Amino acid sequence: MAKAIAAARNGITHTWTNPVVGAVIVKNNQLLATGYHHRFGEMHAEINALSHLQNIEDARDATMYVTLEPCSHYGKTPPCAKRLVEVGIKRVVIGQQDPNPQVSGHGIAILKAANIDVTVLNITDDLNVAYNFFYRHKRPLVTLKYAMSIDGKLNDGSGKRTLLTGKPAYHDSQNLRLHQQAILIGETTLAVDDPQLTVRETTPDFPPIRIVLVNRADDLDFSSALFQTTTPIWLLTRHSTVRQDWPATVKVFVDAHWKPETIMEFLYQKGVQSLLVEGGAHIQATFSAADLADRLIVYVSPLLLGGNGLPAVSGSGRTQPLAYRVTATTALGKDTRFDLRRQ
Ligand code: AOF
Ligand code: ZN
Repeated sequence: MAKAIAAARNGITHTWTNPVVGAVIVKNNQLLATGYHHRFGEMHAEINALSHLQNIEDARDATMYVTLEPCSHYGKTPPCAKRLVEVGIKRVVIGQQDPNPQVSGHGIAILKAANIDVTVLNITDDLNVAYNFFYRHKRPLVTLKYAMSIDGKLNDGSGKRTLLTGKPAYHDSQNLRLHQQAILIGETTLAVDDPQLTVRETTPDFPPIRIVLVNRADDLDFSSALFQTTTPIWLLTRHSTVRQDWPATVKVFVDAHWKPETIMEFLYQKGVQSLLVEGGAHIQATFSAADLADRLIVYVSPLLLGGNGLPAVSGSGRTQPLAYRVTATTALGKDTRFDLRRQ
């Protein structure tokens, strides 16, 4: 299974919205073939592993270790579970049951009905954290990311962007985007920071969708950096738009009551499994007030802003404190990154 997990990892960032999956085929204590799901829409891991056998006859009476329950449905490819039956696999060891309701339990049922010996280990959930979360909770996994001063401020209160973190933290925060299916900011952040919200150091197969929550989309300035790049932009706006000249990258979604809960429902319907919320203070406060900040990534700069600085999470009430668990602390030059998970 460790080899199947290692193979699965090769697919990371290439398979969205599918999971990463790895598989190995073993017979007489010998590793005969390894495979993984390379890219969205391509062969599943099990079929990829079978394709690496010298002879398909070698599959007869062999054991397959696969990180996810073999599929049972006709999607972009035919069902893997049926193929494993056809080629005579004798035993299947599964890392985790598939949470996708189209498959969940049905793949295992197909194998068992063909008298294949099936074992489910429940040890590979961490390979597809957002994928699992999405199907289990019917909403995307939300990560709140922000940089703050050592006294918890986003800026010095001057209304301008305050440079808080150094280069290593900047590069690190860029790379976070690579693993997210969507990024969300509010219109104040758009105006103050003028961000591109793109992944710049590599070219991802699936650049995250850039979502901006705005009051009136018609008031937006197309000369901002966001509109100069080609990845999709979804504008969630509270007022209908009369504008006709939207760039081709832009889609406008109108709802008078956009709030974290309705955004979650919307993204669930759209199949978005992970969302990175990049601020600002008010958006962060509304997501945490709704207890929708599943994970936090906080870059702390050793700068004390004091005085009129804007608290990192502020502008929306919350009565109960929310407990998080620190999962990692990382030194990034002069700054420190804290990773936290809601308990
Ligand atoms: C994968 N790769 O190796 C396995 C998957 O749209 P399709 O036909 O590619 O099917 C995607 C679903 O198939 C996915 O959500 C999961 O339930 C199942 N298994 N998917 O992309 C794989 N084994
Ligand atoms: Zn499959």
